[in-house]
Amino acid sequence: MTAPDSRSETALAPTDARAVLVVVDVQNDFLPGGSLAVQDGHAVVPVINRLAGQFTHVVITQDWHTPGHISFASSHAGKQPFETTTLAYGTQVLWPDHCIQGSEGAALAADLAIPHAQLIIRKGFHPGVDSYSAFMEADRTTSTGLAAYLKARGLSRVFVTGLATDFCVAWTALDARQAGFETWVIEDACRAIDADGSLTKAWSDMTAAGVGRIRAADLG
Ligand code: VGL
Ligand code: ZN
Repeated sequence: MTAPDSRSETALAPTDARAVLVVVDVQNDFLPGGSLAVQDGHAVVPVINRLAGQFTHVVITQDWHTPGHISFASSHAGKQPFETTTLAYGTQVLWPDHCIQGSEGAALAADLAIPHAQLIIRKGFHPGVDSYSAFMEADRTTSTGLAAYLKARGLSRVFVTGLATDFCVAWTALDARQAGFETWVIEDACRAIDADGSLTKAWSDMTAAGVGRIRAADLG
């Protein structure tokens, strides 16, 4: 007997009752022209739209910051975007102002077409705590409630897509593993910020944690 192949069609069927597609932060501010644009970010939209059509269960995340949020460089005198600072919960990368609650920049991409998405989970809404992950905020103790939601619904196989690979996608995938979910990242449905080697580190952390790395074509 050989070990079950995690890439077999059965393992990766999007129609599996346990499978959920998580679409991370496909919002205007992360797209070309946005305040924290991810290079080629818009390329994920058609890939995600096509994938979403294969899944029964889809959850969308939305970065949703207060004005003057602690993760903004503009909230720290003398700091520029992409510098870091030390907060009570650890090192924080400082970002341009982005995804402010109710703003056009925080809106989901207009051409994201997932009418059957079942939940939109917002994160980063506590003024003093960032949240890259859709599961746990950056203080590593405040839960967003997503793990309990998925468990309550019997959704145990998590497929992660969206923006950005090396921040919100990676943290979401790592926390999904930590919470006991089978987890895959669909790499051609993601794009990265890639600041200071962050993309290489994200993939090595994800691989070490048992996150599967697949492409959209691997889903049967
Ligand atoms: C993100 C930086 C700041 C992301 C969100 O969606 O990856 N990155 N806020
Ligand atoms: Zn953010």
